[in-house]
Amino acid sequence: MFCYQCEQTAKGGCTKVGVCGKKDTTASLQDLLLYLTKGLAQVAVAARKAGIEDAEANLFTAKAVFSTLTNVNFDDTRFVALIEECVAKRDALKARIPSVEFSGPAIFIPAADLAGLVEQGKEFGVENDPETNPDLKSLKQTLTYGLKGVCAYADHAAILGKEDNELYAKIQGLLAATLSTDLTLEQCVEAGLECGRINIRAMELLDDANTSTYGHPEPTEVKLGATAGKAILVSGHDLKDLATLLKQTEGKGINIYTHGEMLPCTAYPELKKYKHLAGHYGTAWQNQQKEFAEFPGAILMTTNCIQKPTNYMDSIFTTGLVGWPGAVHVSNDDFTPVIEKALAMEGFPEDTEKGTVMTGFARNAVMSVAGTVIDAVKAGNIKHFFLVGGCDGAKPGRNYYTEFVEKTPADTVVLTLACGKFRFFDKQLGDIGGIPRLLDIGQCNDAYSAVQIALALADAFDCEVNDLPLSLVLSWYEQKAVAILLSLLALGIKNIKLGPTLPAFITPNVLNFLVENYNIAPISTPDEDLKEILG
Ligand code: FSO
Ligand code: SF4
Repeated sequence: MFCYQCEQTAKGGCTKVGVCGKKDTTASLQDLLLYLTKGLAQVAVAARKAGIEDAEANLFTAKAVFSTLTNVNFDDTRFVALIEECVAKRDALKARIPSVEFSGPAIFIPAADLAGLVEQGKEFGVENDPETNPDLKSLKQTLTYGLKGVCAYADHAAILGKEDNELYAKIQGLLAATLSTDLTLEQCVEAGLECGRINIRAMELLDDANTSTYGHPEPTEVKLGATAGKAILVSGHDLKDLATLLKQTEGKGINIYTHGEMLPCTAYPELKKYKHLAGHYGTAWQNQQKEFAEFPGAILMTTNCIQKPTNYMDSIFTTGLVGWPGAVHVSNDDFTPVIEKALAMEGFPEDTEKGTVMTGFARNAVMSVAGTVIDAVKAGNIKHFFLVGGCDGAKPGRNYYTEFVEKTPADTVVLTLACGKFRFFDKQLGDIGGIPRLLDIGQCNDAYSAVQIALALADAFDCEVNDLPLSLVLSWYEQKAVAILLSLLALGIKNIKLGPTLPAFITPNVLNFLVENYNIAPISTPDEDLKEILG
């Protein structure tokens, strides 16, 4: 195996087993599924030209690609089923355009059993990429990883009934483009920016899906301790799973807690209305093995980022695209096994006090106080905004973000989103004239909200986003972050600081291009970076 798609990768790439726990067989099956999905994309592109739009193939494309994102699915048998479904969908669609001739993954015949598929998959890993130019390979991998992020957002939106055929067309067009062996560097760069642009559309769709279903997030105080009683912990990113579980547990005497990226869900009116949504437990994904092991109830993992379950294998459940061999998978929105498990478990023996945090400062909430914020900037009470956001992770060097936020001057505001916030989410930074200095916009899935806030500020001050007193200090871990970074570049946003380390799939030449055109810089130390930013 060879995989270097996430920040956690072993030096240069994971080769024997993933640092994330991915086995070589799983890596191979993922590579094969991705290859075949690119074949399905080729067929979908050709079918579209013939006036055929295949809704099932579209949605499947998003699901299949999302399932190869870091920490989503580690279960080989599920990948075998996805490969079979991919080929069935591809061939059914091909049959509708019999005059079109295909090659490569559009005609590839997968082996009949798991061992054969694993063997075949080895051919399609990054290590066997037919692209010989390292910079082209780097850009194509960046594009592929960006598309994984776009597909994640598209799938989340589709779960709530929001789909866009034009978005699917662009996703499939770009997936097919990654197979091309005659793209120039300029074309690859443009494809990456196009990926960033369509990601904005995917995030907009998801924002619409979330807010039209559950209302606009409102500033909400969330309890961090525990309430005595039976408990279920929900992690991942999926709002509908949480909503369904809340409904199915109503009146059953079970308290529901959010974990990791589910924290901002507590701010949606249609979710916070449930009295048994008791609060938030734990921190970011990479601490789950310790935090889940101590949780006295059932655990539901709704999307990425799952890690190998330890002594809680019999109390963790996966749903949707997530999978871990040995963990019970629940489907069809029926969480009965999770509920039964929670009722059979001890639960929290007593209430514990751990204070509270605020969340829910998504675009609607922030824009409703835009006048106050703009006045505070004009009066010189707010001198600078920082967007300190992105993924958290296990590698050392991430305490940079804690220290950075702690050291931001008292006349500055910190906007944050995604799981990187758990490095500082409970810091008491105070307020500026009633505006909290630490504003949690939401999940990584809410990056659209952050972009809208930045654009609204630029509009209010009649300037470009790059001319605002706003600095982006980002942390990345997996491929949704790659998609968001491409979106920021597509918007022309410059001077981003990125850490804790730069992607292994970026070559020195590609990095130079980013530095020259966007002035991207790796993080250094909080003191140095603050000094440079605040000049
Ligand atoms: Fe974090 Fe994981 Fe949300 Fe990422 S939970 S690391 S960008 O998947 O998804 O922020
Ligand atoms: Fe390694 Fe990350 Fe790939 Fe897992 S997803 S195998 S940790 S590079």
